[in-house]
Amino acid sequence: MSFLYKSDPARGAVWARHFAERAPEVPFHIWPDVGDPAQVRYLAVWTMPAGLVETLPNLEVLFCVGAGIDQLDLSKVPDSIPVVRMVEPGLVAGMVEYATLAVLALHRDWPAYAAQQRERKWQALRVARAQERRVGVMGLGVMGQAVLEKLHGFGFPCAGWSRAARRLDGIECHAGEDALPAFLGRTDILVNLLPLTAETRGILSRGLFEALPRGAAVVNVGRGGHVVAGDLIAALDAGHLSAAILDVTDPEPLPPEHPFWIHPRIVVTPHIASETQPETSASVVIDNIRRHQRGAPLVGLVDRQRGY
Ligand code: NDP
Ligand code: OXD
Repeated sequence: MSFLYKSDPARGAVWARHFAERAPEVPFHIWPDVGDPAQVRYLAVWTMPAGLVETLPNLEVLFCVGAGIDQLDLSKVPDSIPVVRMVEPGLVAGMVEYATLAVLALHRDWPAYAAQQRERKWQALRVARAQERRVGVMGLGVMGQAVLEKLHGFGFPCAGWSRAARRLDGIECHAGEDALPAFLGRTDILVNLLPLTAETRGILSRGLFEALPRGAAVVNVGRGGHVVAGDLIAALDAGHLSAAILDVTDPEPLPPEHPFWIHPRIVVTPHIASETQPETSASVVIDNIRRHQRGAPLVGLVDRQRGY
């Protein structure tokens, strides 16, 4: 029985140490050293090299090193093999930091001050209270809930939107497509933390932007495929949206000629909102292997029908 890892080699080295200490009975291989393919029971990847799964006849679990799995081509992965995404505290902590940074920057007019600085313009804008700024988070999963808990602490009126109905302390929860207009209508800063699925692709589009109040701002930390780029630029240029902070784009890397790079109201970061942390994620994966071995439910199990 062995574990094959194909992702960031530095993280792989940390995982190898954890496996040697906590799971020495599971030999750990870092791609392209596969060892004996027939021995590979566990595979961890960010993206799947074409043809790899077909060479692993005894694969039992496919781990994704990230929280989202849309970048994985699962067409060659038999339905019988569980796909497990990353749910680990380091990844959550990073997302809470980034989303908080982005929401506070928008709340405190950072994009406007950056523009003023370029013009050497010394002009104070009114400092709004957090209680006046309504924050809305799309996606009430592991990430969305953690982000809302932190933002609620600043005093922002907070709401969230998910597929199934949820109850969260202090958060106005909306669920399903019918509830989307009401959620958007009360949202000044929108944070997208949805997974990319057939249902959510292109959701950040003209109709959605129009449903937000004039002057609203958008933070996209989900996936680039959620955004219809032309619609976003049009909403910004028309002044309906005031700013957008985009950590994810389609494609990635964002090509040099893409209009997002130079738009005065867009801030782009290169998919760094959060990262799977080597130490904390190694523990989570080993714990999941133990669960699998004793037939217990896996943490982060993906529902392949739903796509997340
Ligand atoms: P989860 O699976 O825990 O949560 C997903 C949430 O989205 C759930 O609340 C789910 O609803 C909701 N949802 C899914 N489909 C729909 C839909 N059609 N309509 C309404 N709500 C929907 O995922 P995580 O919170 O762990 O991660 C979310 C995403 O964040 C990832 O898929 C990834 O794309 C992105 N991410 C980005 C990172 C970055 O660095 N930029 C880092 C990590 C993650 P329900 O509760 O009803 O199931
Ligand atoms: C992601 C991740 O899903 O980095 O984007 O985990």
